[in-house]
Amino acid sequence: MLAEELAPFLKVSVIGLGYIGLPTSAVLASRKIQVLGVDVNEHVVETINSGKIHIVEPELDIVVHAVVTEGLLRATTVPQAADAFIIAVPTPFQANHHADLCYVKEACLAIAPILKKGDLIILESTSPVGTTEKIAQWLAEQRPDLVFPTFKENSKADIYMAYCPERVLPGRILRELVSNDRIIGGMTMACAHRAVQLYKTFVEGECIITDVRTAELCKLTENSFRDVNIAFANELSMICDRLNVNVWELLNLANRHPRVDILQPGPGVGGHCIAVDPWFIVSELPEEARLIRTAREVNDSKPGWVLNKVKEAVGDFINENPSKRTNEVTITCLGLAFKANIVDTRESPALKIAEEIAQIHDGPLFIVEPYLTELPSSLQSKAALKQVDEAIVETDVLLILVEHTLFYSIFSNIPKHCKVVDTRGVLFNQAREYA
Ligand code: SAJ
Repeated sequence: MLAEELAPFLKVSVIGLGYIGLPTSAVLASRKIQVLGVDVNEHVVETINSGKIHIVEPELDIVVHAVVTEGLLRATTVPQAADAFIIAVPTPFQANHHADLCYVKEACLAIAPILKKGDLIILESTSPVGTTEKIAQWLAEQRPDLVFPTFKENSKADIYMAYCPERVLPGRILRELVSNDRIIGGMTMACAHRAVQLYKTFVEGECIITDVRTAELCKLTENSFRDVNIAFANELSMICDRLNVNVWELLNLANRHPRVDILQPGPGVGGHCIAVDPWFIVSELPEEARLIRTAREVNDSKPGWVLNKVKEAVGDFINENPSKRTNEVTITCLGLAFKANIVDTRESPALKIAEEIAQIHDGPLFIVEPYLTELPSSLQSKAALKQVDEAIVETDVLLILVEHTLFYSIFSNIPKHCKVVDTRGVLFNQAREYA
């Protein structure tokens, strides 16, 4: 092994201080490594330098405050020289579902002038297969004086490059950053070993070496697997509805089989990963990725199906209460977050459904979201944010969109006249628990 491969990392720069970049910076800094966080957003930089955070993630505020106070983490808008650069910028998709790599390219162009022999560059952003190789090309064009590694050619390069996907679950990021196994996709073996050295400073899970393309596809595979499994559950929920079978009971029974493990249906798939990443396979290989595409379509169709169930529930309520008109029917949506027990509403099917109801329903609309103190602007003039106890006694149609633990205690108070659309099986699971 070469001398620089053993050299300790004295200074690491993390480009992109979002949901992955900031926790990674904080954890690295907590291991007494000097970390320079880089973000194009000045507000983000100022917030972090004042020891605060701009995202919601349990315990992150405490760690960031500690490492900023100790002088181990500093944020800036302008990259500076470092021993390693971790790129953790967003990779959204475009209208045609192809990945938009503009932020990755911007990050590369920003660090290109300050790279020096022996530096390590790691891409963590979820990306289509071949992206790390693209980065090597972009950088080689900017820095003809340096030799960049080439996929699987183990010839000596000046810069080490690897793809190391993040796999942490929002709400448990700090814990999972340390405890999860880490896939280390090296452009070459030397690159992989150098990247392992960096992750070993804070990862307690195993660091498993592979090549760069396998690592890129591994990340997409993990999230596509989950998407396909949820699509299967969502499709079953629609089949069961037609057959008058309780899907939650069905899944409980099917999952008793030792080799069956079906995920849970819901109002659709939200968040910024599972609903996005499978497209990075589909858009590149549309002929081969037929199952992955169909899963995406099934999950994307679920909010529309739920909306129809709400319309049916309003119709049923009017049939049973003929003196009422639709503008006298109160609908309550329980939850806006993209999943249980978090504040995050990004790409949330619950929010999307609530917005659609607000567009088409001319009666009162209540929203219960204990993690919010005010409604998103799209709902502000059209709905009222309520406490759960208050909403539940006044509502005619109750739509359960998120299974926040806080909701579980209230279901025995649902009035008899109320029509319930339960997209998460909360009532079934609660009944089982207390049976
Ligand atoms: N969902 C269901 N039914 C289920 C499980 C989830 O409808 O049985 C829905 C959720 O309600 C939510 C969506 O799927 O709307 C996504 O939630 P999630 O918990 O499945 O995943 P994320 O997006 O919070 O995090 C995923 C994780 N990936 C995997 O578990 C394979 C995480 O480990 C990744 O790091 C993250 O994506 C990412 O950043 O890619």
